[in-house]
Amino acid sequence: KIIQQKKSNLCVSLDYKKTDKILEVCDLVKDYVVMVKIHVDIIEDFSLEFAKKLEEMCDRSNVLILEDRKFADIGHIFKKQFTGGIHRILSWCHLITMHALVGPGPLRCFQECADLDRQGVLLIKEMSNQGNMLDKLYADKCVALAQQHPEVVGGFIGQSSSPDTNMLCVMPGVNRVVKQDQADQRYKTPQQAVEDGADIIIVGRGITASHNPRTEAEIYRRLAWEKYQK
Ligand code: S5P
Repeated sequence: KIIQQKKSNLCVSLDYKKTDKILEVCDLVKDYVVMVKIHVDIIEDFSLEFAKKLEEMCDRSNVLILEDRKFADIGHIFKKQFTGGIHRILSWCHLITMHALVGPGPLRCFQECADLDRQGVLLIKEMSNQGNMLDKLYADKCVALAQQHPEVVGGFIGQSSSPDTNMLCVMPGVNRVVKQDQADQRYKTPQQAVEDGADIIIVGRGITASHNPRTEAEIYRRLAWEKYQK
């Protein structure tokens, strides 16, 4: 619904260390995105007041918040990581990422404690970085797991189209200029990502490291949206 309303299938990854910067850039890009993604565990000055401000800004602009924690532990610990600690992710996120390798346990725990009318999980089906171990067999098992939990799983983090049309393919590793970073990241262009099956593209440094994140977000939005329309 939000994709259609905003004519956007862009998610910006706000991988900053400081909360002020996250709020500042979120404010700049909010009209062009359907979702912002954060890594709460890289933030140095996290507070629940920050989470509240982010939530309010996103609510006003119809933007979902994805916490990219990539949970991968037993259900008992997942529940503590998701609901507790200093971050209390449950209290402010719309979506979280989770590795499929742990099986159904954490998904059941999510179902017990989350508000399923507004919160869900993206399972990590494939990864963008070089040398990762998520092969075709793993991806197939991930899809099967998702299909057993449709009330919780809204889609995948992946590099290829979702085999299930009820599930979104959310694709990171997108940059319109470079093909890789200094470490193991691999990029495709926004157009290629949509061609490969992305319903939503995730762009981090392509936008956050640019001189003008607002202008850059609008460019990524247009490139991905035009291709998605086709
Ligand atoms: O396979 C993946 C999965 C994810 S969620 N590859 C990724 O790069 N990501 C995340 O997307 C990663 O954690 C980072 O936050 C973002 C990519 O950032 P960029 O600056 O390389 O665009």
